[in-house]
Amino acid sequence: MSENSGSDTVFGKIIRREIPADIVYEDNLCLAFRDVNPQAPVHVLVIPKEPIAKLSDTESKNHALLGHLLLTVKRVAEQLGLANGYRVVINTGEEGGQTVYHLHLHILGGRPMQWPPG
Ligand code: DGP
Repeated sequence: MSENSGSDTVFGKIIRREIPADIVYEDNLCLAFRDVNPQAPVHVLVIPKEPIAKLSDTESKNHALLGHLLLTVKRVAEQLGLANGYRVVINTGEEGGQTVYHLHLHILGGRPMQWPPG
């Protein structure tokens, strides 16, 4: 499957409840669920329901959705008690380390973060 094919991914299956996930937030535009391979005590993915493959595929018509995703990050971080801070990551494309080609924002928290990332 090409990374640009727009074909279905495991996240599409989670949106359609075809495979289970620990969902922590949902609205008409997006879904947030815990990462299956957590890299921090709190590791949640926020995804749009629209199957956009990656950040670099977005266009100006997506600006409201992108703003909504960031506001959802803030909301979910508050919901999960990340009052001391957290990191938001969008891996994009092959060199960005993206493995699932459905746009997603990682929320990582519950421990101090290091910089620079690997
Ligand atoms: P990225 O490397 O940015 O494309 O991150 C993809 C993340 O998706 C990775 O941290 C593991 C997570 N992931 C992959 N498959 C599943 C799944 O089936 N369920 C859940 N909850 N997370 C998944």
